[in-house]
Amino acid sequence: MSEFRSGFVTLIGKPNVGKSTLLNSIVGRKISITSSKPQTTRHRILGIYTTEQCQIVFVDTPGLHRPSGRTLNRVITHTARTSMLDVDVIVLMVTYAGWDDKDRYVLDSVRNIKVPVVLTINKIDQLKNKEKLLPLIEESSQLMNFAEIIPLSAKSGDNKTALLNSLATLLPPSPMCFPEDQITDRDTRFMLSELIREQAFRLLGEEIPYALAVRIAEWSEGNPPRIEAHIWVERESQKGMVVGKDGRRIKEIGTRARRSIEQFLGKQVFLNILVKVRKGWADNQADLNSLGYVEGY
Ligand SMILES: Nc1nc2c(ncn2[C@@H]2O[C@H](COP(=O)(O)OP(=O)(O)OP(=O)(O)O)[C@@H](O)[C@H]2O)c(=O)[nH]1
Ligand SMILES: [Mg+2]
Repeated sequence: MSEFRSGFVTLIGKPNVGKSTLLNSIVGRKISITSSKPQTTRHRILGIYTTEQCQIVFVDTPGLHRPSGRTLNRVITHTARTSMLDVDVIVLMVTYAGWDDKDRYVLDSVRNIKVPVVLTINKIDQLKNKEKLLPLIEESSQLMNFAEIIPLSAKSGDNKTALLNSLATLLPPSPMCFPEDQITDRDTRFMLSELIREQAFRLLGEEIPYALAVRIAEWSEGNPPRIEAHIWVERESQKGMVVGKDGRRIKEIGTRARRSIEQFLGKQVFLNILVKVRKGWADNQADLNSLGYVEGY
């Protein structure tokens, strides 16, 4: 048998292309939340895929985009950028819709990095005529010397194996970095807050998610475990929108988040969510630290 290979692979791309969906599909479990809103991922999250022949440690990153003035935004962008350092391979993701300015911005940020870059063209399940990919592949190959160009569907899993095989050959011979049964570096408390944020992102309109964070205030191991979570927003008006008419929206967020947490933990839980106005949290370093937004991590 050939030598065992292992290493780190960073997933990058503009917001909303499907990076986290691919990560979850590869490790076979939801470890990184997804939604149709851009900038769903805010942290660097590891997803570890281990077989008899290789261990690929995927680094999911926040969608890379031009930073705006807010501290949260700066921290998130910094996290995405530093996640490209010290890795063995970069997987750059675009969609079948082709290269726009945002994709090109991401491309420019990997140009001077001296590791192989694999291009994935995602969401091909939405493309009826697959021949339309040929001109895009041709155009892409002119933009940069990619190690490989792989059209795939993170959602259906179509061609995922081609990506995994290609990555395995690009990694150096090396022993495992993580135990073979470990799939992420994140702990349960982090996952609980993310699963709540996921439902809030999914159920709220476009404007609120960026002003919203989730903090687990209490988590006691009983039967069932009791979880008290706080959703932070920046203004009273936003609180109103999260709570909804007669509290209907927060109830729906709570019900869906509870189900998703129960699926994750494999047991029933009691979940209580309170919505709190915390002015300026996204610009306050101490608040950001308490939420786990640490630069580069
Ligand atoms: N049809 C289709 N939809 C997909 C596919 N991959 C992802 N999506 C959808 O695209 C949206 C964004 O997916 P995410 O995985 O959250 O995207 P992301 O790149 O991680 O986004 P950020 O974390 O915001 O940077 C979600 O609604 C996914 O369900 C795919 O292969 N096919
Ligand atoms: Mg993501």
